[in-house]
Amino acid sequence: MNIKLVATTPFQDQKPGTSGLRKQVRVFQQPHYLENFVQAVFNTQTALRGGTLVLGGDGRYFNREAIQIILRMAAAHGVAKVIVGCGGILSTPAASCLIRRYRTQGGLILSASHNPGGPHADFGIKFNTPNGGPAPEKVTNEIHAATLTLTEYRIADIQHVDIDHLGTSKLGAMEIAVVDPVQDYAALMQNLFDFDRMHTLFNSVPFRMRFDAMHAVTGPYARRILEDMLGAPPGTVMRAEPLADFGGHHPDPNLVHAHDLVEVMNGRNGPDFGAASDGDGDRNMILGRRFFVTPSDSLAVLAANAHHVPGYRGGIVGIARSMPTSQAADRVAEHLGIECFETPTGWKFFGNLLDAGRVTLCGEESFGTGSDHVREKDGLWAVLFWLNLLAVRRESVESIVKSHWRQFGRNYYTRHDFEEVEAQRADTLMNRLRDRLPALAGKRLGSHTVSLADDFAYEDPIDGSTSQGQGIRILFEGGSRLVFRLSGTGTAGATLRLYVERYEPDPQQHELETQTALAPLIAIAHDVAGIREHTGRKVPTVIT
Ligand code: VG1
Ligand code: CO
Repeated sequence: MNIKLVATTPFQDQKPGTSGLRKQVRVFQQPHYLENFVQAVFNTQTALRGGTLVLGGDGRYFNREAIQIILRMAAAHGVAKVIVGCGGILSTPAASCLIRRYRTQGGLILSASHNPGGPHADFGIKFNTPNGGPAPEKVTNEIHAATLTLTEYRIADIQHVDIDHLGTSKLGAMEIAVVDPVQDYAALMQNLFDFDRMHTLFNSVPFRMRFDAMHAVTGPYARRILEDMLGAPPGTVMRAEPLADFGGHHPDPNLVHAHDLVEVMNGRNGPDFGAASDGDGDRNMILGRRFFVTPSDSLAVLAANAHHVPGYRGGIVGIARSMPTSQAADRVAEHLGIECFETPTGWKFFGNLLDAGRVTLCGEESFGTGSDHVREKDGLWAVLFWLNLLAVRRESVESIVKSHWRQFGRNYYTRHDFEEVEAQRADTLMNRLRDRLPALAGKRLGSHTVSLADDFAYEDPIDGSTSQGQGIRILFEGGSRLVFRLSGTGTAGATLRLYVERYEPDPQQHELETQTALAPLIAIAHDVAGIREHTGRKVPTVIT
């Protein structure tokens, strides 16, 4: 096998964001762009030499080309073995499962997650460490630093590698194992959940479910697990074929982009349970008949009901949520007498807590829920957790959530996104707001009194590392909150995210429409941050 050394020069924009390096496809298609980033991974992750790498992606446009390049570079760097999903397919949680199960030295996951795909849309790449989780900031900073000093990369001079047939082959000294992307993941799910009971549920009339795979990676997973193993009728999984452009839609499981599913659930005689997942399979949306479960509530409900599910029967040790996620889970943790952690946005911040055995369940308001079974958030896992609960409690989704509110109180919650704002204007908004923070404490805004206003900083309780500037929060007496932060996953302009929360203990007040219930706080947010003045926008692009 001939190894080429190719001369290159650094790109200045290869700093990973909230979850890996995400850019428009045409950026990745520039000569040497992907190769440079991968070279930086091999330069810094030296255990990969002689080690094993997991490789796969969500099937979006450029996935196959990227896999060929990475295989050739892995061979040139003395990687002993690459485990690659057949057809180049691996959901993000399935990749995490493989890294852990086969104790590999890490993995490369190719995805831009919920961002659209296709020649004019987005691509992404991220390195996961041997614990199966997204690389922590220390590692992504090292990789980024390495991209800035590259002069050459190494690549094997060979043609095409077949990744479409199961089995092992050799590329020089390197072994390539093409594996069934679903098998190990499905086996892990079988260990955690009561498949017999869920099977019985599907065979009981009148239970019906609809899962929207959004033409993204979870189609094959959901078909195998829900339809083949659990006996849900064929057609339960909609939009099941992974497509390179996700059928032209955003593979983002929210009320806007999964509107076909929402319509089915809201229609006459709709199914009992609805769910959707995102591009790379790590997000989930949970719906009942004419009922939306906020991701923050979902985390709280799962935590409160974990003892119903075999994998968590012994109890959960702690819960972690990202800072903007509602405080609903905190009340459950308090009730259970377990620890609750508040981390910055991004799953990488949960890794240390999970590894140290301090938490069992984690969640983010952005449709992310997961546990210590892998080190990524896991869409289908959350769906199976809910299904297991429904099979045990034999109540509707709505009744489970509403009885949760009666017990713990309701955290009204919404997120408003202002997408593709001019980056400089968004920065100005954040800077001005940050300047005002010291003067806000104790002040009355509308009918609310500010109890704390700061720019969230986090000190990791396990390794002591610190992360600054993780979102501006304004806390009010009584538990209401406003949070402002800029997205770290977008590829065009800036996205301002406004998160609004209000705690309502009174069951008589639990039936309000969310936007109405939060209107006074939303008005305060616009006022205090000058959203219209700085962004030129009066209304958000997406409301969830
Ligand atoms: C968003 C979400 C964050 C999530 C991240 C990756 O990040 O807010 O909670 O962890 O996406 O999710 P940001 O920086 O744009 O707010 V995924 O499913 O896109 O990997
Ligand atoms: Co995702």
